[in-house]
Amino acid sequence: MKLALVGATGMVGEVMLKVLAERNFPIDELLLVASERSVGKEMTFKDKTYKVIGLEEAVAAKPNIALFSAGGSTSLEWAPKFAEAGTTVIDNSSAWRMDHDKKLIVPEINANLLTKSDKIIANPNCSTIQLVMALAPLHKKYKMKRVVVSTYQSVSGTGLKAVKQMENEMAGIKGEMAYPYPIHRNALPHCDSFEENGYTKEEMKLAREPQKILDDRTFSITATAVRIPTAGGHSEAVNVQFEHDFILGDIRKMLHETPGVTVQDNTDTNTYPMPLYAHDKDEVFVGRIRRDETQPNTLNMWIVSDNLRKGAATNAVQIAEYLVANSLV
Ligand code: A2P
Ligand code: 11C
Repeated sequence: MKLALVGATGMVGEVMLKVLAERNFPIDELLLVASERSVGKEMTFKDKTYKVIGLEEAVAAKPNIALFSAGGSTSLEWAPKFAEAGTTVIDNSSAWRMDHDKKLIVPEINANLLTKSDKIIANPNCSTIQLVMALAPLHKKYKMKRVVVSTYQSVSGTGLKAVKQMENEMAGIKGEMAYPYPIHRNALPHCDSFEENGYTKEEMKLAREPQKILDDRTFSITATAVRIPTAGGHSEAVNVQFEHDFILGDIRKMLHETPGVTVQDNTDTNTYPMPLYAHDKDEVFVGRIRRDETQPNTLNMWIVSDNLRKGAATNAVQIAEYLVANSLV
């Protein structure tokens, strides 16, 4: 197995390396790839030192799999070149997610769609992944009609510049701004850029990506995405209306039995998911599960996950594991 990691020097790249090591992903040859700025830089993986290489050299090496997390424009330009060379690309950017010919995969839900001819596979947006992980089993049984989701997203979702902005503000240092306003002691109803319809790109990803992953356009999702001053971990308040009625205990049991989902829900002991405690974990945590008493067949819940792990790196590595386990690369 020859594996390339494109964007190895980035925030998600770093977590991908950690996840690959933790899960003991089988690698015979590892190529760490970044922009020309980083070529020659030394990085370590499992106590071995590697020199960062550029994209041309990486394509020429014909890796079996390339994990991409280097931004949308790098993916648009370079993923097809890797695919052409026979490499299977697993892309963490938004570049290919809504492309009709590309599959958008959350392994627990739809990895069974993958075939040998899928050369560019899209990894969904972080806030989408944690949402569909909890919705998928419930949708199967009760059929969703409408979802209203409000997100509370950490600064790590924006990238290093935003993490730095928050740290500077906390230390009272003036520095570069990733956001149009301070983030420390604030909440910005603004994740990514605004579209013509008044929603942000992040909100539209939440509306569209789950329909593709669940292969069903009969339900609708409306979202408000908010950036809050947490370092890592995204949280979501979710209201779901189903076609069919449910028993709350069954919902808890189904979520409890869903691989990758952990229920933390006991108001007697103040047990509920929180981003601080989801840090560095691969699970999607669900709690505050309760009936919406104002609507028939409607549920409220709270979903938290580490956006850099299951929301990005872990999901991508799980796709790679599936490809290997099923001899698709
Ligand atoms: P580099 O460190 O050389 O700039 P983040 O999302 O944390 O900013 O990380 C982005 C990742 O994508 C980094 O590894 C970065 O490399 C890489 N990257 C950005 N632009 C390019 C490019 N044009 N070609 C290859 N890698 C890129
Ligand atoms: C955020 N969800 O928290 C974004 C980060 O489409 O992969 C990831 C953007 C993406 O702002």
